[in-house]
Amino acid sequence: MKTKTLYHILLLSLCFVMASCFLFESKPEAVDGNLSISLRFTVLSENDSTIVLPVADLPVKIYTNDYNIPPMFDITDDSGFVYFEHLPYAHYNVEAFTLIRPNEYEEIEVVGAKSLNLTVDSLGTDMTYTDTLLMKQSKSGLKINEIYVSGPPNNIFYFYDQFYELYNGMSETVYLDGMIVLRLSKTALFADTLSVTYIYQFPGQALTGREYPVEPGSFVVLAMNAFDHNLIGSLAGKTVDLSHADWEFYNNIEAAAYDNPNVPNITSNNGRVSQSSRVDFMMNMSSDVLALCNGSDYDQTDGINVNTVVDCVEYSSNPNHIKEVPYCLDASWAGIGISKYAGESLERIRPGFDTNNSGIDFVIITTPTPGYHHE
Ligand SMILES: [Ca+2]
Ligand SMILES: [Ca+2]
Ligand SMILES: [Ca+2]
Ligand SMILES: [Ca+2]
Repeated sequence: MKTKTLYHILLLSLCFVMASCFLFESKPEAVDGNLSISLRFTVLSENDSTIVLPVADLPVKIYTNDYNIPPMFDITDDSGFVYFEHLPYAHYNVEAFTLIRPNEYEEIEVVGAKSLNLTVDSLGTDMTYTDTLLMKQSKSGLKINEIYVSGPPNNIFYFYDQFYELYNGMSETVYLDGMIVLRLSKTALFADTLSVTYIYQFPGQALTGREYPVEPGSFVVLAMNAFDHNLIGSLAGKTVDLSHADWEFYNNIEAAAYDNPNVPNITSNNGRVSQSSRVDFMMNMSSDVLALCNGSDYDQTDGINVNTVVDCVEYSSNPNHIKEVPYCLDASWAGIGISKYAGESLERIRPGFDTNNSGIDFVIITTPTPGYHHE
């Protein structure tokens, strides 16, 4: 039973600050900018979800890739406010994490994160951007942790080095037996079944099988093709070595499909799941939807039951994208601004961190990280 007490913000955040001191930079006075950002961080009270409480002593990081300025850090005051000034207009990411202790037995990790596109057009003559961020709790489980689909730097239109990474954020082992991996097509936003473009399945018996364990805190790499893509002449040093991937997608009716004998296959047209296309598990480079389902429904002819979804991530480089899958699976989408053929990847801000809102949960990283998490 939970003790009903008010939230106490862990002083652990202070330890985090001290541990991170070497990262701290003073605010860039020399940058030619007159933009200010004023943010307030809050959480919902555990006892009464109509009550919003400020989060004090919270380390907050903001950074931009538009200018060559280091990340900036500050700590919220007693009212949850933090203030950055002398900034240029730019696209900024805001990230803040802490542990909250609702009682002496529990610790909850919460995040407040947001992507801010602060242009003269969006702000007008108002030089201060003001916002309140409600920090959210992560839902633990087996997660789609990284999606690398946008291609390495190259001018031969190469994007066959795609991979997806799973992460087990549970404190117990989970099993991949019989799970299915889907590339989804546009589905009604309140539908209870999902439309499928591709369907691939792990071996083993869904729900009850125990042959393919994933230990707590471990990553699983699912490669489109499990070889070292650096071996392709002009790509040397620009792409990923997937020869040691944990799994590889293989369509039994794809002509001359690559098959690394040392890497087990996630298969399509295997006598259990079937799709008409004779192609590999390729996702669109800039906009698509990836889903991992428990495999209890694998007949895609009438759609896949939305209740069997373990995790689902929608992504699009376009800020004006029209959503493709139900809000209950993903409230927004990841990847706004991701470039093709630049070696960029999409990864959760923390391993397995998931609020079912990919616009918050994911960041664009400059180099893919198969089997590990970005710094
Ligand atoms: Ca393949
Ligand atoms: Ca294989
Ligand atoms: Ca999710
Ligand atoms: Ca990774």
